Amino acid sequence: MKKIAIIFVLSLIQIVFFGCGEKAETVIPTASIDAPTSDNTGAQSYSVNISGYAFDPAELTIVAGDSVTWTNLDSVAHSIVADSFSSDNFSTNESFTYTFDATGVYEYFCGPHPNMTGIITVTK
Ligand SMILES: [Cu+2]
Repeated sequence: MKKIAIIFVLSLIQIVFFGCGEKAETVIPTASIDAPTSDNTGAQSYSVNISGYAFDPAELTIVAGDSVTWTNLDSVAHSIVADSFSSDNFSTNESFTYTFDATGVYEYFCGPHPNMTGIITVTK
């Protein structure tokens, strides 16, 4: 008799906690996260303004294959000088574009004003 009572109580607990056979809805995620690709077919173009003897933004993180265009909004000429590439001096409203094909951290400065510095970080 005691055993039956225990089974009854356990069944009652099961009904209270798990319901009467009500099925829990199974949610199957359909969205998938795009795996990063090295060929980066959706290459992006980024802009860096040169204004008040400063790069804006001074630090930028992009993906390999993306390009960056620096536009000079100052009244004096500036340039972009990095270890692996550099521009000529370019004047007001002129710009320089470079496409970053390789990953890495590219520190650069302005030729005429070496205290003007910036960093482009290129990820996969
Ligand atoms: Cu400069």
